[in-house]
Amino acid sequence: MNEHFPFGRDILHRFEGNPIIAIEDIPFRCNTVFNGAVVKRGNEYFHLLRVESQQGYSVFALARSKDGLHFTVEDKPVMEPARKGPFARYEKRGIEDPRITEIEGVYYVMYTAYSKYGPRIALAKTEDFSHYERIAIVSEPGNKDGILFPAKINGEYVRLDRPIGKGVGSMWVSYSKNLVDWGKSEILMTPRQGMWDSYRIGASVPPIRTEHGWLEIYHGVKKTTTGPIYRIGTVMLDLEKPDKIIARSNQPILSPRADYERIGDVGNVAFACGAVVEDSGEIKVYYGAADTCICVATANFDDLVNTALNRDGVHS
Ligand code: BMA
Repeated sequence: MNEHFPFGRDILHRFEGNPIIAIEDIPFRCNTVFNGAVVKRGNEYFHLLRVESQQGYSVFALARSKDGLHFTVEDKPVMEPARKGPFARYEKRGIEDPRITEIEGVYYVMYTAYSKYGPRIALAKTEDFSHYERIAIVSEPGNKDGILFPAKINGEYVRLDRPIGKGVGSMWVSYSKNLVDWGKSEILMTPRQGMWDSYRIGASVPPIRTEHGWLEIYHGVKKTTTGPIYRIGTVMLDLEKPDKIIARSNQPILSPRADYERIGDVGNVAFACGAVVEDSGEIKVYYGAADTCICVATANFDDLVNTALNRDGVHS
């Protein structure tokens, strides 16, 4: 084994202390922890975790860190499925997969509200990561992986999402003037036959502005004879026309290979929900592994941009 590449030459490098958050780090009884959103404010990292209860539905808990690698989880969940009001009947089976986007000083959380009617995208906001105010349910059933862009584009809020059209999961773009009413939906990209993202795709991390466009880290799923494999990939979108693709990477940036990605409640899953670009030029990508724990992997941010642009010399 090559000691420098113990898991092969994936573009993201796994932190040797992975997993960074696992069930033993959660101070209350639960089944698993995975798919958490991450924000760095000042010198502190806030990690909104999806924690699945023993009963099977998910809640959100908060973890904090000073270095983005070692997190302390708070004693109680910070957001649980609504028990009364207009959200209650759509969150009966839990709240899942938060993604946090800061727009003009407000932190918005897009998440999946889950009920017997199917998944819907919901929106809440927070100022302190401890208290959450629900804004609206913003999609009909059959939609998940909703993520807000971190800025208005041409005067409108913009989101990515993943409606399950004819059973195929593609990524779409929609627009809103007030964050509540959404429309003008356009197809952005579809699975690619024969490739690592051939079955389903969905947005994973809030888009990151670069000089080349919006870098979007997404997940791609391939079906195999023993089940699906969830990998992490990249695409570059036009800054002014976010439904236009500038480049889409041929290759994933991380594929499940480590035991903690292969073995768990749902094996062969690497599913990112957050990333932080450091002043040093490094990007930390946080991902749920096997729907059972949370990991982090890093890369030089410029390298990742080159990968998205298919300029890193690796041919498919
Ligand atoms: C997706 C989402 C994720 C999950 C993944 C793998 O559809 O529901 O929450 O991590 O499946 O099970």
